[in-house]
Amino acid sequence: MPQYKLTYFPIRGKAECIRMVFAIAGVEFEDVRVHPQDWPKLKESGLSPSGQLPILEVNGQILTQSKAILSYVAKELGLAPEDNFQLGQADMLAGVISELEDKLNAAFANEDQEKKARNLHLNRCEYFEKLLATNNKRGFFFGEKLTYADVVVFAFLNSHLLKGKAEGIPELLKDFLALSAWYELVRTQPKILEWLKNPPADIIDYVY
Ligand SMILES: N[C@@H](CCC(=O)N[C@@H](CS)C(=O)NCC(=O)O)C(=O)O
Repeated sequence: MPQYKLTYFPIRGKAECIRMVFAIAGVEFEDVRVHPQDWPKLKESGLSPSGQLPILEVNGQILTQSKAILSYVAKELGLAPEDNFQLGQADMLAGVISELEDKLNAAFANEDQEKKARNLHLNRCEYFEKLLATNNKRGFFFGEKLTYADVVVFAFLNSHLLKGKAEGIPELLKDFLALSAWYELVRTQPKILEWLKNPPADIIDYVY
């Protein structure tokens, strides 16, 4: 098993679903959290080839881009779909979340941020609902197997709508029946529930 070292800031943000995939697979990794005041120096050191975090070091080699790291780790640890089309769909969902993260960050810079954020969430929830209805006969995005597609969408919704809380279904999802059932199924997976109930002490809680 390679040595994995994940470096990011002490927030959930773009690393949460990667950390969760390690936890679900029960695989140890070094979870390095860089305090913002230490970041300029580290950035200057050139550790991150793109000048951004997260990065994943695997036996001394470096990967950047959170969603590329996520799919790599999930494939390595058995949490990716086996079918190539479904793999494409899992990356598509990770891409949707990435785009949503960027749009929400932009919306939060504006005055009508809450309304915009709510509309963005609702719009994407409709999309997730439709995809679940098409793909899902037995619960997860791709049938009976939990994959990183479930983890990336769940981590995003849970962090944004419930600030990482372990209990319940977010209010905003209640009109989406398939999505609500899916959320509950993912939330109650033992490793996921354990993860939600034991957040690391040094994670800054108000940042998603
Ligand atoms: N597309 C990249 C974006 C990474 C990114 O925006 N990282 C931010 C933190 S969330 C960062 O490193 N900011 C500090 C900087 O740019 O100096 C990814 O998904 O990994």
